[in-house]
Amino acid sequence: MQTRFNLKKLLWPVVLVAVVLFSLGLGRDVAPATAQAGGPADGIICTDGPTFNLNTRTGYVLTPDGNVVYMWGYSAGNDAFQHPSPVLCVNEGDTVTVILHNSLPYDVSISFPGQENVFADGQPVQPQFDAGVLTSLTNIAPKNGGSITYTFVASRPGTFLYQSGTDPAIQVRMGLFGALIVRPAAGSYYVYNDAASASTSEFNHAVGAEVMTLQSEIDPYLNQAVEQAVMAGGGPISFNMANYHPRYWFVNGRGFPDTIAPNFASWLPSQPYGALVHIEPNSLANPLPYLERFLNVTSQATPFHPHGKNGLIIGQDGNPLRGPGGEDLSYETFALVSTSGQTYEALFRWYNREEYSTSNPITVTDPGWQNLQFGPYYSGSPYLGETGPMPPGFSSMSQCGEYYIISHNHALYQLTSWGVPMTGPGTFMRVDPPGGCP
Ligand SMILES: [Cu+2]
Repeated sequence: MQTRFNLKKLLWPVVLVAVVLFSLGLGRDVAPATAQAGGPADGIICTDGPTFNLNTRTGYVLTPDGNVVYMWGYSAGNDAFQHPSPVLCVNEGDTVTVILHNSLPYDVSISFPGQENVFADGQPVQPQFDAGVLTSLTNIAPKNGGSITYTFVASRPGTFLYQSGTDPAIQVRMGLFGALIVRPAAGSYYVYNDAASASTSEFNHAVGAEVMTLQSEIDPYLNQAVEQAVMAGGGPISFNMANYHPRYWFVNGRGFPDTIAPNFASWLPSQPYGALVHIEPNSLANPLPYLERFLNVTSQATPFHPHGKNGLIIGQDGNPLRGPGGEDLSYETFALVSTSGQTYEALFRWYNREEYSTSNPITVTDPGWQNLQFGPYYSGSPYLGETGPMPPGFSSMSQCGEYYIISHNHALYQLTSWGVPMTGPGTFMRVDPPGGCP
């Protein structure tokens, strides 16, 4: 294994050059994945429906340890490869049409877990069999240029996955997945048709108050085997799934610290979605919670936990947490354990309860600089919205005394990138002072 890893290290600069050439537009005739660039720096970037033309693409993603991994994806229209596949946003009641064009040398498909009465080319979707052997959970777009059109009515609001229904153990892990958001008839700042699900997203969208936490994983040996099979024109993939062993875990297709970079960060040309939560304290002027949509396409349970605050879980798998009589079944949790295929919505509030400041100081004795460690996001002041001097030799990335609070997958062996600790599925919640940074 060590030998292969070193070989990879020798090869990756070559692959990186290829990626750079591709990002310059050489060798491809499709638009860069940044076609949607210009949207907000934080928060969910929607590709709006209800009609989507999705094309299979192949490409590479960058990992925090400097590796480059081959992947597949669905891209909208002429967009280049992106990972994860686009966030499809529709409204409750829409007739959603997804036209899938498949240029891969393997049959692929899209399944829509949580959606009912899905049609493929006008007929109800059916699992596919070859001589009695299940080959796909749903109708396929045939390899090497085939197409298929899926339609369904988005009958209920919520957060859903869409993903390949064909050989999903390989194809979903290769990147054929994305989020589908169905916004309720009651209004786009609700999660469900329920006033208790109101979030600040509609009023405060510019600061990323509606965010996605889509967790995924990669075993690069699987991806390497698939790349070799594709380069050979298709055919058997020489990978023993009994040896499947993820080395990378991602949030929104990136590993920390790339997760806190803005949407469409230029150095991540095929990984457009950031995962920074960017909010302001709850107050009379900012009364609604912010919304986090959790999705899990890993193969295991992941306990994702934001430090310093509980989330109020209001929905799961597209179901509002209400009893048959309308009872409120929402619950607070600190670490949200989700397993493969699940989605949740959580509402969060962050209170500046004591409003400590230079004029209302915390009544503790300052331990002194020589006994402190300074992180790059410390502003020089412990108080929200204030800055102060940093010791000689330390610089600060703080803009105006905002706070940065970590959120991460607490399965700590997964908070790694092929063994590099404190990378992977982690991000920050950034709390600006009321009114934002000037
Ligand atoms: Cu923690």
